[in-house]
Amino acid sequence: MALQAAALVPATFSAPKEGKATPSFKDSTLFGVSLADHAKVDFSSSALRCKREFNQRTGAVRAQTTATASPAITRSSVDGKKTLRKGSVIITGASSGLGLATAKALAESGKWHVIMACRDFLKAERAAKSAGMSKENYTIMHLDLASLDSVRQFVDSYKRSGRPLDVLVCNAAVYQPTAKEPSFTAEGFELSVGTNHLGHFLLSRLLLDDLKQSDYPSKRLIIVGSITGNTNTLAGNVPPKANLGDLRGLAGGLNGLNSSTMIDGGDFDGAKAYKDSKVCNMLTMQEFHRRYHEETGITFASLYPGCIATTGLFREHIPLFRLLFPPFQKYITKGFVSEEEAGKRLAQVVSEPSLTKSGVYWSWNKDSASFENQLSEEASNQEKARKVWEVSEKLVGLA
Ligand code: LMG
Ligand code: NDP
Ligand code: PMR
Repeated sequence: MALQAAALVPATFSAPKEGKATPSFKDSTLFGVSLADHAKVDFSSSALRCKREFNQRTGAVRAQTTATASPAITRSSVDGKKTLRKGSVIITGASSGLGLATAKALAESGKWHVIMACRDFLKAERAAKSAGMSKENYTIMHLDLASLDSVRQFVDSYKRSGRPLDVLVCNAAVYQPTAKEPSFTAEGFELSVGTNHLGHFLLSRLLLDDLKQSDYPSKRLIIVGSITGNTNTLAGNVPPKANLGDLRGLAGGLNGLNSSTMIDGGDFDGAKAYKDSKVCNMLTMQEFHRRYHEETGITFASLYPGCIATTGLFREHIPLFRLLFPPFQKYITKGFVSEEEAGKRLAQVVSEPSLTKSGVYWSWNKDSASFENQLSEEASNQEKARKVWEVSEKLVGLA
């Protein structure tokens, strides 16, 4: 892939250190999207340092070629018609389930270039191929949300690529319903909250400026939430229930040494930790909305895409659960939704002109029509949202 990228880059292009737009190239549409779209960059393994450096160089070169891309809307000199460039959307955890289905839906629309931000490069490449996505519609970049270093590295690489950022989708998650003992991220945070919330929190904060700078007509930050974090629903009342308490565990760093591994300070429970992480996701979206919507025009949204009972999310559940859960959701709760349908729903939140309202938690009814759903008391508590934000920014080193 790196070779492919290098081969496509004309030798006369020199690589600037910071690959941001060079003004003299800005209005040219000669090379623009097509070159960039063919160039794939793999930043996957820290062990493969040489390879990475090489790729980073090609990334930088690519940056300059990408910088030739025209503004979001251009007027054709031939017929005067306005055209919109392809949008650039980053989707975390696009190697399976909802993320992959969304990547596929957006790629197939022809309107989007999807950056699949994944922890397993080869898995993502295979997934994209077997989903039938064509190469010019996606780029895979390495991102391990369970490491804040990796998040920072991803952001640096993305910024260097010079590609605009129009939409960021925080989709990746882990769920450990059967774990007896906690596991931890690179920085020592309990894994579910560390990955699902803190990794995404840092990622979104660091990429906010890029979203701000986008000239795309509608720029969005989307964080995937869930019904099971909302205790105003039946599903949210299946034990163990989400509850962030007074955040004493989060404030202590969730490390199990001088603090609890659970946000509320209780004993470790993997299912609860996941649900708590989803509450944090939904609170974060609202806090972003309150702090930045007016100033930036960015749409901040969250969603419950339906119960996608067949995804990898349940990989750690017992086999009997994995067997019975899909028919239970299909025939009893009727909350079941296929990966394909859920992907279309999230793709709507990325792309539909009608879904630009900010601060909304989207859901879909039985006819698959979207509506603004109500969050639980805790998941819409402004004071808690502010506290989660403030504690989280300390933990990830932003404050
Ligand atoms: C825990 O178990 C696991 O221990 C944990 O590992 C993790 O997975 C966690 O939430 C995830 O769940 C929960 C466990 C116990 O639930 C079960 O899985 C047991 C299943 C028991 C089967 C019950 C019969 C159901 C019908 C049979 C269908 C066969 C197919 C089954 C497929 C299995 C898939 C689930 O949970 C309980 O304690 C059971 C009690 C359920 C609580 C329901 C709560 C109702 C509360 C109502 C309050 C409503 C207020 C809100 C109003 C909203 C209005 C919309
Ligand atoms: P999957 O397990 O299929 O997808 C999760 C993705 O997250 C995978 O691609 C996985 O990568 C990735 N991921 C996990 N850990 C990391 C990490 N450390 N760094 C980078 N990527 C990581 O599950 P779903 O598609 O079901 O889940 C997607 C989202 O949907 C989640 O946010 C989940 O909470 C939400 N959701 C799911 C529901 C459902 O019913 N399934 C219902 C409501 C919400 P890899 O492929 O390498 O494992
Ligand atoms: Mg739940 C009434 C509808 C409903 C819906 C929409 C879901 C969604 N669930 C519902 C009901 C029930 N579930 C009932 C009545 C039970 C008790 C039998 C039940 C149980 C259950 C379990 C054990 N459900 C689960 C689990 C899980 O392990 C999943 C979970 O909580 O992951 C955190 C789960 C889910 N149920 C859902 C959804 C969407 C999940 C998946 C995970 C998620 O929220 O992301």
